[in-house]
Amino acid sequence: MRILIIGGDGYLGWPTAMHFAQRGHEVAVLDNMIKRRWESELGVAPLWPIATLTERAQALRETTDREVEVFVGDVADKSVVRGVLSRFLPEAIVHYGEQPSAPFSMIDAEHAILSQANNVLGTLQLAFAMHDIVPDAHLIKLGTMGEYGTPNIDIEEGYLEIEHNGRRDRLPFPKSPGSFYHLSKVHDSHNLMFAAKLWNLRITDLNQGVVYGTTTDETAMDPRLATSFHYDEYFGTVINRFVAQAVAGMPLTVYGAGGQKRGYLNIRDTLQCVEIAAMNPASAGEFRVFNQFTEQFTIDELANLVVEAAAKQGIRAEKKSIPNPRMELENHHYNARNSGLIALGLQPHRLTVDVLAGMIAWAAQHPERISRDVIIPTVQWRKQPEGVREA
Ligand code: USQ
Repeated sequence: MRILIIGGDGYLGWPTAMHFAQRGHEVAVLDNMIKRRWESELGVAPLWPIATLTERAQALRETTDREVEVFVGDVADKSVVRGVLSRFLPEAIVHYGEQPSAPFSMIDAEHAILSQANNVLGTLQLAFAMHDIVPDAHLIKLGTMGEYGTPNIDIEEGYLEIEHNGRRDRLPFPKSPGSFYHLSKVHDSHNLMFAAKLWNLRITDLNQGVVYGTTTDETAMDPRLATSFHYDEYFGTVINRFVAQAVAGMPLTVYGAGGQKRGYLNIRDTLQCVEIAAMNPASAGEFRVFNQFTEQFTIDELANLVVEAAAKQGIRAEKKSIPNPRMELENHHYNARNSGLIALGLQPHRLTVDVLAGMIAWAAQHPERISRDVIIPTVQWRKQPEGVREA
């Protein structure tokens, strides 16, 4: 299959590109490297230094003889996206090319607007280009479990059967996201659901939970093939942050009461899920939704597991509740369905103390690279309006 990975320089995009290349697919990546610029503007960096995308493609060729074609450009740029689709003619497109961080989107007006413009308009540009150039290709779009928020009912996969005033329908599951980033994914879902219907496109929306992990089979082949591991307040997801905090000898930053429950998955399972979606395409005109996570945990449960794993590595870690910078429920019902991908063959990698101990050992190779200055959250969801603060 010819597979285009948009956002192919990222934490998930690069391992996905290698995963498909290793399985004999023809793979191209498109990325504008904007995340590297945001990182340098915010003063954060991955724990392990990451080679450029071109260097990584070269390293993959040397290590495996597999090719990944690199296109540099912005998916939101009409001529770029149309040029890449016309030249590569993908049969499947995996779209990770979005601003991925909730805290980044909550910094201020500029970052909220940038997140939504980048994410929503890039995806819309892609949908129009697919309609004109590759209308039969399958779009696999990364969404987020955060689109649903934490309703006081079980979360279904994308749709809800409801009865109202004696009539029944299957409607999109209500959305109640908790950041301007998560809202951008809701807006994408609505645009794509409409585009699938309007133009008969094949679209799968993968509502992904919180990803953790350092390594995949392909990143482990050569240090130059590593993917970016973040632990900072913007781009570090919670388990990766706790691992780095344990190694740095800092308390694990539990936000508020720690009862926040979410769906989680290992980075290896992200690759498995995307592959399953690609091998089982949506039908023409279908907007298919899968909830992409394997296990559910509260923050407090995660902190306890990391403390236990650190002890196995001879590190005394402790958890500490700090004031929650976000606006979210800290004790709530959470029970989300995730049977779609399992039914298609997903074999989950479970989060165990041994898996966490392995991550801690990996991060502990470079403890000196962990910057203690980027760990404590500074972005506050609810802050004084500008001007009021001045007065
Ligand atoms: N949290 C802590 N301590 C920390 C960091 C986070 O208690 O040091 C808590 C947060 O308050 C939140 C939970 O951990 O309740 C998850 O936070 P996160 O930063 O790991 O994840 P989130 O902001 O939700 O976003 C991440 C990815 C995003 C993806 C999303 C999936 O950055 O791209 O869409 O996970 S989901 O959470 O299911 O929406």
